[in-house]
Amino acid sequence: MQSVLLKIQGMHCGGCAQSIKRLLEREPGVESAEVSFESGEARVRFDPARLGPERLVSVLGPPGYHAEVHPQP
Ligand SMILES: [Cu+2]
Repeated sequence: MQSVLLKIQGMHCGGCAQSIKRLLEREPGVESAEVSFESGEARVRFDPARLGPERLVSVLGPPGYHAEVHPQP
């Protein structure tokens, strides 16, 4: 399992964070997604054999969110 931090633009309320969580967690290979409206970030745990961070970013595009992978130290 691998973990990635996404910076997300376009959230307007806690409901947006909830729907982003649902969108991410229904992707096969995503174990969990914790999304914070306050910080504009999502922490996603996923199986790198099944999908990559770029897939997570593209899932959020059509509903109107702009996500970027935050470089990990
Ligand atoms: Cu909202």
